[in-house]
Amino acid sequence: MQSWPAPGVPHLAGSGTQLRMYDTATGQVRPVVTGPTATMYVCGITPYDATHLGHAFTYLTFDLLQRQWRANGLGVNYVQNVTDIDDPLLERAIARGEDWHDIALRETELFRHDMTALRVVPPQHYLGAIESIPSIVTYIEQLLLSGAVYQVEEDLYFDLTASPRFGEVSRWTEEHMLAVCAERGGDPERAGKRHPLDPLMWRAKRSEEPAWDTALGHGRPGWHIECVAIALDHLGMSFDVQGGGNDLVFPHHEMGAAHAEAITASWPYARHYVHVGMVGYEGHKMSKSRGNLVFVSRLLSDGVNPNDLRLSLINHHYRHDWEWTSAELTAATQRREVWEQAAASGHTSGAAHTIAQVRDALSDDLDAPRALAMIDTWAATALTRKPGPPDDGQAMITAVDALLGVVLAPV
Ligand code: 5CA
Ligand code: ZN
Repeated sequence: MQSWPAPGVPHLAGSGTQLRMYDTATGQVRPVVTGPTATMYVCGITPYDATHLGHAFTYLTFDLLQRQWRANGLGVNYVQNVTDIDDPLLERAIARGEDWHDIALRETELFRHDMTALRVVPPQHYLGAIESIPSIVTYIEQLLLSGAVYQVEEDLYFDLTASPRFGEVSRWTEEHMLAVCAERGGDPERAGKRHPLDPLMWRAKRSEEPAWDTALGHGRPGWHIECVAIALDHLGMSFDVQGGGNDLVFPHHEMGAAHAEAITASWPYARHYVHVGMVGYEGHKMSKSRGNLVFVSRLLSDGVNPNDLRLSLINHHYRHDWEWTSAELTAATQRREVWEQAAASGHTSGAAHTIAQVRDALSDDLDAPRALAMIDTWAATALTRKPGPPDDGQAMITAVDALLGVVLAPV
């Protein structure tokens, strides 16, 4: 599947600090140790509605991470999926009287536009579930042969006892898992399963539902195996970072690791699990199912500067849940204008020192709010100092573009 055009990312001189990130599986901020090419899988959208600010916050977080790797001189192999067939898409299609595939194509295209406008560096591999079905089926056949997959009526389920390390990603108790399983796509009540938590691998065709003709019969894949097949095909086992919002810790990333363990007989699936806090609005998590959404495309068509939208989102630390208000945008616009005046002032104000501090802050579990505050301090100083070498401002413009994806316009 086509991703979206890459923004220019300026080269940054000098090397940064070793990146350290919080890892859900160990509960610690630890170094992200990669080879010369860092590898990352981030769970993509289910395209039944437009990109909202929660999605944007998640993808901007991994954009900052990728920019940090690049600034540190690493190559990046970044993979993202599109869940272009799943229950929510079919439910929306019925509710709206539209074709599910038309919705998926349209909303994926809108997502590409939104990511382009926000200057998000695209993944190298952008894969839909549908185009990945042949690969998914091959993995499921392998698990059938090894006895890790069993049949319930016409459907196929994964036997979690095939993953001895199940539970090590979320570190949740079984009681906690059972409590949220049903509301996040699981079916703990279904009769015939060996364990209530065993996840669906393959759903046989029901009347009216789309299905693909495969060696497993007519049907469609379960959600977790979709991401595992795509990740294993393009990154292999034990890639550097598995990313997504914190609503995916369980069951999605826990089940994904379990599938991958059973397929490869190895561990870990990902070496770091990075989870982003939920953006709320009007008292609840912003979610398509609740409908309390602020869309990126809507804000942009209302004339919001995409740089200000970026700045207003990354002003929150990625690990915190927080609530969107329109005041965020006003503050971001003011901040950007002050930075632009400072960059154009031609005053000597220690840009090199500030840029080093910004890189340190971002390397420290992506502390973007601290990075922004440091640039505020630089800008305040720049606006009160005597004129100096003009390239001080240019150095900051380059760093803000490379590290934060924010373009400061000349004033
Ligand atoms: N297609 C699956 C992942 S394989 C999915 O969760 N799709 S989604 O459209 O519901 O979400 C896309 C991404 O945005 C996921 O990483 C999800 O964790 C994240 N996300 C969803 N809602 C929010 C929110 N309110 N705040 C922050 N991130 C969110
Ligand atoms: Zn996923």
